[in-house]
Amino acid sequence: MPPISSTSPENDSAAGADREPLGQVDLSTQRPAAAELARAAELTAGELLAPPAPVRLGDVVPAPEQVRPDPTADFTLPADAAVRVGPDPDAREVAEELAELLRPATGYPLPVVVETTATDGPLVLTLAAAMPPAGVPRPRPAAEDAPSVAGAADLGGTADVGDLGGTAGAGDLGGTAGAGDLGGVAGAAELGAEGYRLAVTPTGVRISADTATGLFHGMQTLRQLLPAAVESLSPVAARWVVPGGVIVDRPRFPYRGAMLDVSRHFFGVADVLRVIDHLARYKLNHLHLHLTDDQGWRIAVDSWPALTTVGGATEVGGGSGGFYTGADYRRIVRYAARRHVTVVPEIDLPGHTNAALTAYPELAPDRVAPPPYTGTEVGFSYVDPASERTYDFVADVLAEVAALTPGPWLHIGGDEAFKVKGAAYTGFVERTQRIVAGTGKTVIGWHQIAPAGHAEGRVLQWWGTDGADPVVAEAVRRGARLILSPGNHAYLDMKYAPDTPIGHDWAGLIDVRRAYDWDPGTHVTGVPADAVLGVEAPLWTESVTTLAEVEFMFLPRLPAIAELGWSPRSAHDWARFRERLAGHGPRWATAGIAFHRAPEIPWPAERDAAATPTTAIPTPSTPTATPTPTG
Ligand code: TNX
Repeated sequence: MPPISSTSPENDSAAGADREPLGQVDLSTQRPAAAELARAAELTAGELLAPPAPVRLGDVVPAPEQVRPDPTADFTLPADAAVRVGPDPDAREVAEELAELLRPATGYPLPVVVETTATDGPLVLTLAAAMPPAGVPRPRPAAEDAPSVAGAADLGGTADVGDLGGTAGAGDLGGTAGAGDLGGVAGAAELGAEGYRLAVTPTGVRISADTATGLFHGMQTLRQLLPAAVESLSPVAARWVVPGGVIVDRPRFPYRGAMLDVSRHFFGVADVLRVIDHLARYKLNHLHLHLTDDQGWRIAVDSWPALTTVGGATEVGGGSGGFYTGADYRRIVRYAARRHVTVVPEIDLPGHTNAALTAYPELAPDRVAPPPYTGTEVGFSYVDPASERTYDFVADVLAEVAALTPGPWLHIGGDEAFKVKGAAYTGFVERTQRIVAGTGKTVIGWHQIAPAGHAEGRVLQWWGTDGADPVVAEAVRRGARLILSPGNHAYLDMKYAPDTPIGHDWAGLIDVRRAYDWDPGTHVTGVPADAVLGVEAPLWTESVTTLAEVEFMFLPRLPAIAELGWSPRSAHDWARFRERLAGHGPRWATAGIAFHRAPEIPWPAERDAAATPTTAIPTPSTPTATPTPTG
């Protein structure tokens, strides 16, 4: 018979409930209420009669570091469940988020109950209160402090399952879950800034972590373990069953991201918020916004107002463009932060600046305003690197964007400035790097900035297609770290196949397998895994014009890149990945998210699947939900 545990707050402190292993309440000292006995009988009957959970514990994307299924421990969410959480405000936010996620489809009220001591119950989120032993630094949340997390180089590429042995004793997070201990090793592992432990027993699901970010990732795992109908925006009669067992999980790399080019085509705030939701599902923790390019300047800068009023007025193909006000941008940043995603703003310099030059011809080498540009060529425009006015502009813009951005990064572009050569280019980059440092941020640039001198902490975003890149390897030897976005694997503006209706093919075709089959830890010759900060999937939007098209290009390839960034290399397995990924098709379909029914993936048969040609961009089947502007 499944164990009985109390869910009433009054009993929380009894018998040190925060230490009580789930499922081992001593009945001899308690008089369970009739309702509890009834619940126990119901659980037992359910266990005997119910079919197994439709999702397996190991079906999660990205693949968790450790999974131990227990088929006897499936859990079914009861209608009267509460989400229990401690008083930490960030943890409470995760609990609210979980409740918000589950309410529409289940139709259950799911109140959030804040408790000062941890208890048992159907849904419990626990922030580890225990400090690590002396000498073990407590990790800080990655989203707020990525450079220092990244500075702990051992997070980059070496955090595989086998490497946990040395951390035994560093803060036991496993004590309160009853679904079997993972052999001491995992139970004692450092969950770190983003890790979590999820234990499913017949009486409940407990997610524990060192940080709210870890709880958030654990919640996304729980979401995937529930039946696909959980994605429905209206109530569904379903058995909300979660497969039993324990997952202990944490990322391989601290930086996992996607880029949205909002310059070539502008995407409004609601679209960006929805993209953030897609990132959060797959534990991607950075959204890089390519805010400026030849075709449009998309972020308001008070000291240079014409950048947006003039420079934001068009886009590829001649549409009316658009831009984010400071308030819009802050809303994006807040929404992202609540989903543990850090926004990385990019101001592309010194090239890709035609839009800025239309607004301020004083920045142009010939001081003449060029016409607005609505084509798709690159490499023709640049701000004058020999003019002091240019550096006033750079300093003003970067200071304002830095002030709007809570995250640690400023991306300065640096790509394809074909007309600014040699010392003029490296001099410009070095001065701009110093300006970034002056704002207190850490600089990121496309890998073309490699020849410029090193700046403390600087990060190169590598988009090459040939891993033999001695100039970049040399910059890494001088101290740079890399974000990997190989053009022929991670560029999600590339077509899937020759008949993909939108996208480029200059870096080749990228089907799901190609997006998945590479190793960030060994990809660039001479760059060790510990110099790799992480991975990012850029989406350039010359040919991408709507949210449905964004989703079509992202899904299902974005989860492939997410898995490379999160999962231990030992979990890499295309055959298993395509099966795990297949289960996400019904989730996206239920949520009204457009995606490409890639023929490589064994999507479950669906009523309408045969009617959907694999090359067409489906229109979302339900009205797209505008995410609640919270936070
Ligand atoms: C190259 S990759 C670019 C972008 C284009 C993209 C199209 C890089 C840093 N620059 O300007 O949009 O190719 O795939």
